[in-house]
Amino acid sequence: FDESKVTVIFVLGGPGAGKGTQCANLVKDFGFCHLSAGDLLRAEQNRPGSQYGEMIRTYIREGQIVPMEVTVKLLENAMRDALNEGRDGEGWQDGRGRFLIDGFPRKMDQADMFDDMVCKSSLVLFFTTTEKEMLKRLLKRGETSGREDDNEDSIKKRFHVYKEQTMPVIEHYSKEDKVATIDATATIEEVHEKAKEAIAKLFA
Ligand code: UP5
Ligand code: MG
Repeated sequence: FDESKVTVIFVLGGPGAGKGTQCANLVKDFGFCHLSAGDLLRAEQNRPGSQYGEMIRTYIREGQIVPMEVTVKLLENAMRDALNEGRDGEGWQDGRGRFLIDGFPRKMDQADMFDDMVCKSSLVLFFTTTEKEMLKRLLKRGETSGREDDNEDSIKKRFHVYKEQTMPVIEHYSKEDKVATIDATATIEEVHEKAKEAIAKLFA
C-alpha cells in the first residue's frame, strides 16, 4: 500500500488490556477502519472450507501465534476490501484510508513482514495494565464471550507469549519513537480520552 494514502496505527497491549474496546470508540472519533487480527483469525477459523480452520483453533486455544503468512494475508485482504469499498467520511477521500490494526504485530517476524510487504505504521498505541487486572477482565468476559481462550489455562499461556514475543515488538517500535503508552487501568472513558489525544496529534 502507498504510505502516502494509508495511515496505519497498530494497537498493542496484553490480553484483556482493552484494545478492542478502545478501538471501537476511536472509530467513532476518527473514522478508522478497525481490523482486529484475532477477529479475522476467528472468522477464518469458522469459514466453511477454510484450510486453516483447525490449525487456527489449536493455536488460539494454546495462546500461540498463528504463522504470520496467514495473518498478514487476512489483514492485507481486509485492508484492500476496505479501500475498494471506498468509504466516505473523514480520512477516506480519494483512495485514502485510516486503519486501526488491533492485536498485531505480536511477534517480531510479523512486524518485519508487514513493514516490508504491506506498509509502515505511523503510530503504535500501547495499552498497559497489570496481569491481575487483565485476568479479572478476561475471566469476567469469559462468562459470556464464548471465546475458547477465555479460560484460566489459556489466559496464562497468552500472558506468557505476550511477555516473550510481543514485548520485544513494543521495544522495537519504542526505539523508532512510534509508541504512545497509555495506562489502561483507568475507566474505559478515561483511557479513551488519552488514546484520542495521542491520535489527534498524529492528524494535527
Ligand atoms: N474492559 C476493557 N477496558 C476496560 C476498562 N478500562 N475497565 C474495565 N474493564 C474493561 O476487553 C476485555 C474485557 O475487559 C472486556 O470485557 C471489556 O469490556 C473489559 P477487550 O477490549 O476485549 O480487550 P482486548 O485487549 O481486545 O482483549 P483480547 O482478549 O481481545 O486480547 P488478545 O490480544 O488476547 O486477543 P486477540 O483476539 O487479539 O488474539 C487472540 C489470539 O489470536 C492470540 O492469543 C493468538 O493465538 C491469535 N493471534 C495470532 O495468532 N496472531 C495475531 O496476529 C493476532 C492474534
Ligand atoms: Mg481484542
